[in-house]
Amino acid sequence: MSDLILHHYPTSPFAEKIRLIFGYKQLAWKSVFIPMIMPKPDLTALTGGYRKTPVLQVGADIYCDTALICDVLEHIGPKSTIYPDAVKGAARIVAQWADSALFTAAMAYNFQPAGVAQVFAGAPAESVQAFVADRGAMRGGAARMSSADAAATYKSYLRRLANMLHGQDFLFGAQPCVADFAAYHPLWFTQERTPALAGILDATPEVKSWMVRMQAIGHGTPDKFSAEQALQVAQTSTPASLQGEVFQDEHGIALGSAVVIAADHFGLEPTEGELVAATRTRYTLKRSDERAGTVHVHFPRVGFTLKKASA
Ligand SMILES: N[C@@H](CCC(=O)N[C@@H](CS)C(=O)NCC(=O)O)C(=O)O
Repeated sequence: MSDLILHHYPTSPFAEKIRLIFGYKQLAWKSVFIPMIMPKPDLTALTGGYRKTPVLQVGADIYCDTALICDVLEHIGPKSTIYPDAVKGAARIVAQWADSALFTAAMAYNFQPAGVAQVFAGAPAESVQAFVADRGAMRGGAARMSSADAAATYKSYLRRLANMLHGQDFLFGAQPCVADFAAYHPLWFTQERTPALAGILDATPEVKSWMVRMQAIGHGTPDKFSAEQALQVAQTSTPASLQGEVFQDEHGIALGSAVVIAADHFGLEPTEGELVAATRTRYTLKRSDERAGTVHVHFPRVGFTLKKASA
């Protein structure tokens, strides 16, 4: 199998979710750092427009969104499962809640003025303004939750996590599963990036002890890699065969059609290409790029919209 290449940056919470799964599954991977804000020309040469962090590349296959990346890593490293049979429906549902509701409340809390001061300590004012403008545009101009609302919501959510951890080491039992990795990453940001605000965790000691266990999982074996090397890998690889993929049509859009896929909220940058697969769980677009060659870009169905490209 080709190397696992993660396009990410160190302070990205969603990237921390995936880095820890590399650790849990004891995987070796290549680490490509991408910019925190647009433009991201080396990344979008691979994805065709999608700009969120992280993105997983395996040869000429590009996987967008951590929910899909989790599925891909489970397939590659099935031994330490992140979807234990007895709890896999509930674990996925809690993971989705954590990646949306918990993440939104925690990040609104983390980005109150005391947190911003820590995150951007020493950075020039223009970088701060550029970051604020970039994320504001991703939210379509909508305001973040107020820090008071965020604090109240975050505290409630932390208590719910503490309830789940009562009498067990991880959210669904003795081993971590996808829900643990998803719930951990926004809290990790509070603890690591905005320690001035991390006192919010003190009211839930079960959560704090669980965070120590999560952190101990580590990041597997990363190896530095450049964006140029990653583009070269894509250019010289052939996308994995799609033979045997069962087509499930929900949109009246045939395989072979020119389509556009975009996230259904926050960061709507579209990717356009030829629809070459649409399974129960994911879409695959084929596209060609001068620098990346022919690639297959994969998206989960949940959280994304599929439309015919306008002629
Ligand atoms: N649903 C996405 C969310 C990813 C996400 O929102 N990542 C943040 C960083 S942690 C992001 O993309 N921020 C803007 C950016 O990095 O350009 C996933 O699960 O991968």
